[in-house]
Order: sequence, then structure tokens, then C-alpha cells
Amino acid sequence: MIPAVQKPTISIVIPMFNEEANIEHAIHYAVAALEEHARDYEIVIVDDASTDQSPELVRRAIDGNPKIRLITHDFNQKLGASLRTGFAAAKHELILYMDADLPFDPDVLGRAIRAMHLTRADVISGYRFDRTTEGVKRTIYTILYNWLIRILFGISVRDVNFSFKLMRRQVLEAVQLRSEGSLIDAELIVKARNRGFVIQQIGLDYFPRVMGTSHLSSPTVIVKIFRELFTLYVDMKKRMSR
Ligand SMILES: Nc1nc2c(ncn2[C@@H]2O[C@H](COP(=O)(O)OP(=O)(O)OP(=O)(O)O)[C@@H](O)[C@H]2O)c(=O)[nH]1
Ligand SMILES: [Mg+2]
Repeated sequence: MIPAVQKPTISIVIPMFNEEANIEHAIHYAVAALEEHARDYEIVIVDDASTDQSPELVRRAIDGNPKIRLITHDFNQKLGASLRTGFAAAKHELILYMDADLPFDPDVLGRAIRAMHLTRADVISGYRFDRTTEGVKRTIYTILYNWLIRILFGISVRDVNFSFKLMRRQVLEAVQLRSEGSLIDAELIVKARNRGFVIQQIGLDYFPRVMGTSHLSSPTVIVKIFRELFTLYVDMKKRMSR
């Protein structure tokens, strides 16, 4: 007989850089989803030295809800470094990484947790049902990047850079992440697979950013991904037992 499943405890990690137009909105919907789907929760927001009002807005939210946490970088360290900071601080059983501009409805957590139990997965990786709304150029980049990761590491993840990744904390304890930039998503998925963790995927409705400024779709970000891919390639190829 399969025992009834208790709601999990969940940490949502949000990397944040100059998101004053979005962060309160993201917190509101993240809290609503966590109140519904988690036994206990926290929202860990890593401020990567924003120069706008976003850290102030987070502090205000913390006054109303102490389950929200703010970690501040003294200088801008980019996405990978910020996620590593957030993952190291996260203390619950499941960890979800989510962007501040709400590219998906956090309420899908319920479906993802169910998929995790149902498929006995350690990681649920979300892919966008329709990613063409991010524009033709970026759609092509995304397809090529997924294809490249598949060729280099023999891993079939449909949307490796999409920010929805729900993980058991054992995954983060077992893998050592080194990316500073946006290679972090691929590094996380590849190293989880290398350690023998089960990765399953679910499709998600994707909502492109409508407010604030995009920071991660620039040529410098892409160049950094390739530089880090070169540096970390051997490390990312290693298969290890847990
Ligand atoms: N830590 C850190 N996070 C960043 C940086 N730039 C952006 N972010 C955050 O990373 C997440 C994704 O950034 P986005 O700018 O939405 O990148 P994207 O989703 O590829 O592009 P758009 O949605 O089109 O803007 C958001 O939560 C941002 O606040 C940065 O320099 N450092
Ligand atoms: Mg975005």
C-alpha cells in the first residue's frame, strides 16, 4: 500500500537584478502558491547588487512575511553565482528556482510536485509549450543551445535554460556547481544526471516579460556561456556515483 503523501516543505530561490517592476508581483504569486502546496516554505531572494528599488521592495515584503529572505551581493556576480548563493541558503526539502519576471504561474508547483511523486523523479525540469513568443532570434538560439547540450553531454532536456527547475535537496547537496553565468542551468541538469538522479520534464505555459528590462539575453551572456562551457566541459563529463 502506498502511504498518503504529506505536503513538502519548499524553498523558492529567485535571482534578482533590477526587478522593481516585477518583484512584489512575483512574491505575491509565489506566496499564494506556497501557502497552497507547501507544509512550510521560504522564498530566498538573491539580490545581485541591484541599483534600483527592488531590494527595498523585498525588505518591505519581509516586514509582512518573515518567510521571505533577502541575501545581498555586494557587487554583481551574475546568474550562476547568485543561484549558488541561493541554493546554499535554501533549507527546505524541495527547492524551486524561478525568475523574478514570472515566466510561469508558480501555482504549477502543485502539478510538478505530483509529477515528482508519480514518476519518482529527483528533478522536474519545465519546458515551454510555446517558446516562439520570445521572438524568432531567441527561439533559434534556444533550439541550437538545447541541441548543443544534447550533443556534448548526451542529455535530452527540451528547454535546458528555462528557469523552472524543482529539485530534491539531495540533488543540490550531491552536485558541486561552478558556473558564474547562465551555463548554470545546463551544469545543474548535466551534473544531476551524472550522479544518477532521475530527471523528468513537464510542459508549462510561458509568459514573456512585459515589465522591467531584460538582462540575460545579451551577446555578453552568450559569450560567457561558451567560455564557461570550455572551462567546465571536463568537469561536466564526469559520471559519479552518489
Ligand atoms: N543574479 C543575477 N540575476 C540576474 C541578472 N540579470 C538578470 N537576472 C535575473 O535572472 C532572471 C532572468 O532574467 P531575465 O532578464 O528575465 O532573462 P530572460 O528570461 O532570459 O529574458 P527576458 O525574460 O526576455 O527578460 C530574473 O530573475 C532576473 O532578475 C544578473 O546580473 N545577476
Ligand atoms: Mg525572463
